[in-house]
Amino acid sequence: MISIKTTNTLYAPEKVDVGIVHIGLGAFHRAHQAVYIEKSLNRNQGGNWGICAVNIRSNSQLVDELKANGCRYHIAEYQDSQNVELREINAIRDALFAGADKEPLFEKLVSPKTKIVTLTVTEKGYYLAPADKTLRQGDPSIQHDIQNPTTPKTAPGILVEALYRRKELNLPPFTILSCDNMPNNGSLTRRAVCELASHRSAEFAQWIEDNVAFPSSMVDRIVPAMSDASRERLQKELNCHDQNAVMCEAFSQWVVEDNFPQGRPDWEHDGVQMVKDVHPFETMKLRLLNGSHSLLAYVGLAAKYKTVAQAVADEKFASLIRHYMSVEAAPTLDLPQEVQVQTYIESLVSRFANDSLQHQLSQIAMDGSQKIPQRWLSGAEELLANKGANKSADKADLAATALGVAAWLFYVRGEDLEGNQHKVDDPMAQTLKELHSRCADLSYLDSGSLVHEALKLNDIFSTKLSQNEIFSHAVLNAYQTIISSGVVECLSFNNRL
Ligand code: CS2
Repeated sequence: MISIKTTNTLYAPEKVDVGIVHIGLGAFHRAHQAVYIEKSLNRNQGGNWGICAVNIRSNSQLVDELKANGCRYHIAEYQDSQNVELREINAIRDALFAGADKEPLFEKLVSPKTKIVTLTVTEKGYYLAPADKTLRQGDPSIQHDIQNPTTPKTAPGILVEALYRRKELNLPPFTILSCDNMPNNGSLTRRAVCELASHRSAEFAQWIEDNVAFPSSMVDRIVPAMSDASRERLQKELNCHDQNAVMCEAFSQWVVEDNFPQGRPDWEHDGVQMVKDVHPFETMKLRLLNGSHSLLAYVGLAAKYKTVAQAVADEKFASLIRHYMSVEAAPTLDLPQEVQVQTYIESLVSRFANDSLQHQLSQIAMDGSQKIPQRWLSGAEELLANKGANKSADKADLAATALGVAAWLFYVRGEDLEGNQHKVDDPMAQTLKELHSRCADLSYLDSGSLVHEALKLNDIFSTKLSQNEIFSHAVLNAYQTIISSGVVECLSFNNRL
């Protein structure tokens, strides 16, 4: 028998005012930040920190459906397949689709009541080059926003215009809180916004530098994209007939840099860790959790697994990620004091094993070019630098990272060994496809050229890393093995720990 605990809203939603505008209304926002706000509203029996959640590119349907239900929805938190908490959420007080017409969004952003703007626009939504994190000025959408600053398309462009209007109106700026999986996500958001603002004037960009707070945050909760199958399951298992319900794991973590000049919810009482420096938490989570996720995705898909839980149930894969985390990633981390790394690693392995989530590897495999630099490559570079400096140390062991890069390169060719094709969803998909086509007639013995060319993509790989022989040989070996014998041949991590 499945055990279901239900938690209902304890405040009067219609009396809650909007203090937060959120850009990027997807499953993650509904199951993470909105839940923390819901807890705070429950505890305070209401207040002024309701959310107006906005989509700026796609998914107007979700906005319409949410609005049709008064923005009320549920989340189902699965501890495991037998223990679930079903939570009613009313923290989102308004929803908007700001596609072609952004004026209703600007109205919200310029309201004196708006104190915080939160973002989940994914890595690519910041328009920063993945490797060196500078604004991609040449991107057509950024070009559009430079030329049409009052009718922007991108999230950075919208923030710039909203801040401009607030400045003109003599209103204090809102605080901008990025909730995306990037290291120093606050500073990176500041960089994207200020670089774009400098096209209006250097003075305005400086005003933003001086007056706008961009706290960083580390967000963590596994929230698979919803599908018809998962909605059906919620109906059958929990009798939850809510089209907008979201399913997620029970675990949740939010570590936020405490820098909110215009005020913030008192969410430290609801489990949010308010800290001075988020960096150690961010790098730990990005390199261990997200790094393992991406490894499972590319290596697992090559081995024909479909979900995270299926892949880690295979001992070879559990050993692969344990090796990656303990030997290749952990030594690069400056860990938060309270964290025992082995305990953290084991907790990740058991979270991945939660088979009630049906977390699709193909979902994690999306946008690899934007993800792998911070998940794998910055750590690999640090590991190589440290081992290089200490002459007595063994050669850096980067076998799992190199296998990940090789499996990613294999994945982005869009075709498995049997010739079955899959879609590669990535802003660099075209470049990666062209790379593979150029090298298509090479036999596996010549795949050196392919790997060599791939590592020269300096949007992704730093020169330091691509020129490192230990690294490039390891990637080449793994790639050749995948092509000649299949990915399973590369999985001998059992005795490497
Ligand atoms: C995943 C993340 O899709 C992905 O790339 O690695 O969404 C992951 O599930 C979350 O960051 C967990 O907090």
